[in-house]
Amino acid sequence: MIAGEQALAKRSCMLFSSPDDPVDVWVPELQRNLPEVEFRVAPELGAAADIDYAIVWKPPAGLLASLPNLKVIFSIGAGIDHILADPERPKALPIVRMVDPYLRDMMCEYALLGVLHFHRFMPEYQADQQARVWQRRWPHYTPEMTVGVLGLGEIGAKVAESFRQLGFRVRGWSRGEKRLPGIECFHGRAALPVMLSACHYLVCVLPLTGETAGLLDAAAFAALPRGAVVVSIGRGKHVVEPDLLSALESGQVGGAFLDVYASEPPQPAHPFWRHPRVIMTPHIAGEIVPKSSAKVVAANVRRHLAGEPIAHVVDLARGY
Ligand code: NDP
Ligand code: OXD
Repeated sequence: MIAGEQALAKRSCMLFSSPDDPVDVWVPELQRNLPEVEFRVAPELGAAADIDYAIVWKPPAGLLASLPNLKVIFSIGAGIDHILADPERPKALPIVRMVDPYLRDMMCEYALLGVLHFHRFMPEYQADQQARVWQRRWPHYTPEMTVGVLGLGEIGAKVAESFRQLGFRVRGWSRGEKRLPGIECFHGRAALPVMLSACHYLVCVLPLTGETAGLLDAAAFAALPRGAVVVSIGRGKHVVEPDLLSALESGQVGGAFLDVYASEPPQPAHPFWRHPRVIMTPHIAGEIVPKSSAKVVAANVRRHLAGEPIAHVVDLARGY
């Protein structure tokens, strides 16, 4: 029986599981885009053998392994580290990461917000406002300021281009060699210190892998020009947080705009909460909005039902 005939024989079934995403928004949106598919919401699995697809964020350990006929795992996230964290995950199944133009655009907005906050002296002007001080600061000259973007994938390439369009000099860094118009591209670990050496602003939009964990450590901060600003929107574990704090204390790093943390939420005693040069947000740089993302998932499910290759399957050997 070919895949299309199979779909006619049995109504396909998708399981939704997320502790953080609104099921009352997600499931109706998925249903609207995939009326031919039945939806279930964990932990109410019904007959587990019915379930063909799972769409998940931080699935509980063992959930995916309990679905004997699962065919594809969809991530409610561009990153898939939240799925790999489950040691019982069925290792042979394809994992599809979220590649969504709306998510990408939100990430660009956030990266611009983070850099511009410091570029336009907002911390200083906020302090002045508190002190009722009227004081102009001489502006940075944007064409002489360099933004570095770590990760030049679906999101990073667009982030880099957004800064280029604003008139910044832009450097980018990726694993393999890349050519992007108007962006000075670097690749590979050996090139990282050279790349960092000119970056007044550094935006990290890498996936979390064995190679990228802990990448932003004391050595990386030391390689930046003094007073550089760090915008961290990939994953918290890219940053060695005690090293960032030391670099902020010494002034080597002039400010940090952070969306992701080694542990989320950070402990109440974490020094980031009260640091005057740190802006924190709760992992919201790019949201997965069902109005847009359900369409992306639906297109991929239809490809699978038609026996066509699904898009954005993670290369598990590479880790992203
Ligand atoms: P992609 O897989 O499209 O791109 C990843 C990029 O990182 C590629 O350019 C890749 O290089 C590069 N890269 C991977 N490993 C290395 C390495 N060892 N050295 C140098 N470069 C490396 O991912 P996306 O752009 O879609 O997403 C990136 C990440 O952003 C996600 O994994 C997620 O963690 C995070 N994210 C965070 C959100 C938030 O709200 N804070 C929201 C959305 C995403 P190459 O091009 O050579 O393959
Ligand atoms: C993602 C995220 O990976 O939300 O998309 O962090």
